[in-house]
Amino acid sequence: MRRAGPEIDVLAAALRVSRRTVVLTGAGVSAESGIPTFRDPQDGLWARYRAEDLATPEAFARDPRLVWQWYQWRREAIAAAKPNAAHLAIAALDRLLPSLVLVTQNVDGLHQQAGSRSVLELHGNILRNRCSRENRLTDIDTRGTSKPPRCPSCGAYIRPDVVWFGEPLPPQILAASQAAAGNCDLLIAVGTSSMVMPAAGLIALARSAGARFAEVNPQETLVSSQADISLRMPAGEAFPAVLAALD
Ligand code: BV8
Repeated sequence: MRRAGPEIDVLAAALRVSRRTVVLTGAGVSAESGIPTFRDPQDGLWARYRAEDLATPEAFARDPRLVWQWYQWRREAIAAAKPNAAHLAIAALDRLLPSLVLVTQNVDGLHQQAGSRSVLELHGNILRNRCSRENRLTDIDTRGTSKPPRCPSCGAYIRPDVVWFGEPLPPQILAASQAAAGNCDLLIAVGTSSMVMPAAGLIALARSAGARFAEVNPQETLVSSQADISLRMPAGEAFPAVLAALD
């Protein structure tokens, strides 16, 4: 495990005094579980596509088979993935800090697998499916399908229960996330390039409410200059070290 450095101790000290903490995670927190981030170039068959171009209602309408196969490919990767040290440490923090609110942009369900009890999934969950017309969740077995099944009641295509670009986020989850961010005293952004809205807007909301802003990311991002605390390292190293410093 990484030796605690000053920035680790600073974040641990901020967590010690925080009464209302929000953790906002993005694809980077699942990178050490082997799941490519959204901005990573895709590999193999999908190398020639950009995730943003496939994760849209237009792409699904134009070529439902292609978009469905992309999701099936991602589901296989996620099924083989395990929560990593960052997911596990964030779940442990969740138990230490009862007021902690975990908001994720990820759709892989790894926070829940790691033991986080309440996860606000801003962009849905790739392991769930819904009717593309009625929007009702369905537990229809989609394993091994290479094109989207049809809804048994209305015949429309079944689609992954995720939020595509150009689609609104689930209103109650967005409102709960915005309320938590607007009322917190510390927001920690982990593994996100902070490009996608309205998720990334939670950071400005927290800062405008006077919260301290910490960022955990091995790379600089659009919001790094606004961070009060910056851990320029992978989440799988940072969070276990912060947890150890808290003990
Ligand atoms: C909406 C689910 C309105 C699907 C996702 C211009 C044109 C068109 C649209 C827009 C526009 N400007 C703004 C918009 C809106 C658009 C948007 O923000 N576009 C961006 C690209 C500019 N937003 C929307 O469309 C949203 N909806 O606005 O609706 C509306 C309102 C009412 C009525 C109708 C419409 C919907 C956005 C949701 C899209 N769906 N996912 C799926 O997964 O298939 S978003 C997708 O991006 C993922 O969820 C991902 O999590 C998310 C954000 O990306 P990041 O998580 O930040 O991941 P990224 O790869 O970018 O970065 C990873 C980071 O991790 C990097 O910084 C890297 O350094 C770091 N990292 C790497 N390794 C590690 C690490 N960090 C820590 N540890 C490591 N080991």
